[in-house]
Amino acid sequence: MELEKREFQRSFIEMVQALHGRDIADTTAREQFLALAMVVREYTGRKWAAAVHPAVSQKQVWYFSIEFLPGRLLRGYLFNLGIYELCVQALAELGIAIAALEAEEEDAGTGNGGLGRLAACYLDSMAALGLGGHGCGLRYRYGLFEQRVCEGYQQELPDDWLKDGYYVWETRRPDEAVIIRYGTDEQVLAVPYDIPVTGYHNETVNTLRLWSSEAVPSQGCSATCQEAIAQKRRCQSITDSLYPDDSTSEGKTLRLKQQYLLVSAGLQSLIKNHLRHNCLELLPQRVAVHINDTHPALAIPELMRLLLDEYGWGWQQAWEVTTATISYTNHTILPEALETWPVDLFSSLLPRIYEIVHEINERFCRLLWQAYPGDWAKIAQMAVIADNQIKMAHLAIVGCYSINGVAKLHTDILKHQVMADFYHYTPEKFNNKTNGVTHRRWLMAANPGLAKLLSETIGTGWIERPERLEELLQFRSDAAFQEKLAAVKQLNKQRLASYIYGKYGWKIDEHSLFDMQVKRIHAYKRQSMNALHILDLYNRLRENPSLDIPARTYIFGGKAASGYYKAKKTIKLIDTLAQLINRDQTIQDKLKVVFLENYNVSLAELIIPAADISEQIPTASFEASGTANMKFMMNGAVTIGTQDGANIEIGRLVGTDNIITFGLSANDVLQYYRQGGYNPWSVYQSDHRVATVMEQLVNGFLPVPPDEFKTHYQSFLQEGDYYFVLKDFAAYADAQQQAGELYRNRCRWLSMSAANIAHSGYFASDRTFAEYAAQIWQAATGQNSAELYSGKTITQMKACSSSGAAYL
Ligand code: 26V
Repeated sequence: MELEKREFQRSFIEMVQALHGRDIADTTAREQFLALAMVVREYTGRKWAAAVHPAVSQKQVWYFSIEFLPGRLLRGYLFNLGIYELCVQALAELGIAIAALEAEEEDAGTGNGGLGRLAACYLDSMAALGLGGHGCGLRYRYGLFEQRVCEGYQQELPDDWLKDGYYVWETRRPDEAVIIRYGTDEQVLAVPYDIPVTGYHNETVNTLRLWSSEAVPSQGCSATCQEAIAQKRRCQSITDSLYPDDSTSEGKTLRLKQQYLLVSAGLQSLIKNHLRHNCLELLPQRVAVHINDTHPALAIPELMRLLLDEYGWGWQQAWEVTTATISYTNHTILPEALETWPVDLFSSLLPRIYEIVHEINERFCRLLWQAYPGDWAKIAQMAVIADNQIKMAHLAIVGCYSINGVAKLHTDILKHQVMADFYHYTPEKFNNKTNGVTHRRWLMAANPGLAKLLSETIGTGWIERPERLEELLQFRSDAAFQEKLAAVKQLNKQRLASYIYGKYGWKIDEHSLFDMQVKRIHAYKRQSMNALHILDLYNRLRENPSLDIPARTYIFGGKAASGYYKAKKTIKLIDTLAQLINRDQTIQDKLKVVFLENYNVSLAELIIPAADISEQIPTASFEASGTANMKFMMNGAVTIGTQDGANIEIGRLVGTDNIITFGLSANDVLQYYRQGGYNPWSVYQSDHRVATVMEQLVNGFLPVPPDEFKTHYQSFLQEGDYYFVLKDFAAYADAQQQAGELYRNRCRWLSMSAANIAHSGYFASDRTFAEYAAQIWQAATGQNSAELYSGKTITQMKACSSSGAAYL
């Protein structure tokens, strides 16, 4: 962008005055941030207006997701406009540190974890590749709770991210509001708030459209004022809060209301837009609707309803268009996470939608009867409605033309285990799209030191084509390069250490090995196995204080769902270990444990670039893909991981020398389940280290009442250790030992680190998204998508799609 520093400064100063009626010297950092954001909005706004992405030239993708987890956006906007450096200097001359303004931005926490963050990464890639791809989500009044940890116990505070009444990047569009109907006579207004999504160094500006619920204005008239206010509040409350993914009981109706509002509003608005330039029959040629997990699966019956009731189509034609428009990604095989809705609740809230789902089910079962005559068991198993429950995954599979998993193993498990019946019935629908993360945020913005080193070493080609990071392989053993790589890591470790010191007053050894596990706290992710190993290491150090191991700092972060008792106890366990170990002088500072509160996107950006080791240790088969694993490798961390999700693909790419893999395979785990599990007491009896740490959980050794970790003890020993923590313990301890030894061999370690960076290009979301674009979103056009994508570079893809030809 051709923009002079002076001009930028002038705009900024004028904006400060215009917005706040104050001179710069009298403004707070927040006020300065708001002014800077307004300047950025001016630049992007102009481009947004010019980027007419009306359906004329390109097929438009709408990515429907109940969660988007964008984090802070300022730096990305500046990067994309190509004015970050200019802005840093311009502000510095005015005596302002940009970091101070960046810190003033709210971290939009409108997602739980991987699924929401993935949606945000894809938006970034779609804009970067110049394709018309937009997000459709909800504008939650409160994001995921803010976490504090008091004496080891998680406390949850509301994330009041809209306390100023508005979000700095959004534009409210009341003229595009639509009506949503529930039950027989309930109506609310869905109002869209649009956020521009800019592409990196290009002219594309897409839209993230978040819907907020309000009262329909005319409805207030019939009630008394008091009643009208109460009614208004009830309407607004629909989009009040984001559900923590594993909340089970309360608020089921509200959650269903949210899901329906999202899809009904999204579809109504995209159809309206489509009809400005096209006839409805062309919908699948012009628009792809992608549903991120089953939360937006009501898009299927809702699109049917719109076509049948609003546009008067017949069933057959409506079904053909619907099933050629919508595609679906599955993100988990955890049975407790597969959504179902009780028929009673569903049919009273959404009677017409229920009728349509019922009809979909009837017709589907008839087809099944033709395919499997007499096989009642199979038909009952595959039905969309069974046992008075609506199975959302089944609805999604029946109503979508494409179903994908998020890593190869996960897709295989879907095809051959969890959804095997569906795979045999319609194998052509199933495919894999291994996840990716945007290297612009997770490498360029979060780790500018590394980005600079990479560009100095291999040129800047990797920025547009991340797969070119492979060119780094030739430097991996180069001593000069290795020293620079080590220096970058050291600075990032110092940056994190000073954050920790500033926030908690804890001094951590910047020269120790930083071993990180940051992610949602869940039994299957096995933070507890990491904790038990730390306890074991501590035991060994106490026995032999001169044990020759590199000093280690174990860093944890992550939120536990509010109703998840055991996950909260795991936080307490980690905190307890920190209390015990960090104070113990006898182990000569060889071991430290830190739990960082309120893990979110901004904190991840600080933590991940500082990691030496990335812990990716779920019970094999449980983690569909994982995406933190990709962010860590991109920043040069070495993975200790199980053979699960995308870890397997990371391992295949970097080779066995550059990853530390351990533990049961998915097949082993599934085999054990088929046999009814395993006996954890046998491990207890044969491995004295396991026996010791198990007893220490409950015998008063830890500085807590002896029953504090009784549930952990019970689940490991008395309840069959469902997640194979004890079974994998010895292999995990070996892997840790091996990691320590490798770390000591500095050249070897740096070469491993470089190899991980070099192979991370495959996990850039540009690659994933290009696969979706070529293989799924235009598959509806009947083109041979495999041919379209195979062997094509992203640039070729881009050329292909910007002409529009590939989509028509
Ligand atoms: C939901 C629930 C709900 C009930 C109780 C337990 C539970 C556990 C997990 C979930 C997550 C559902 C969907 C999800 O977020 N999946 C994540 O998607 C990421 C992006 O594809 C992927 O990297 C993660 O492996 C996957 O867990």
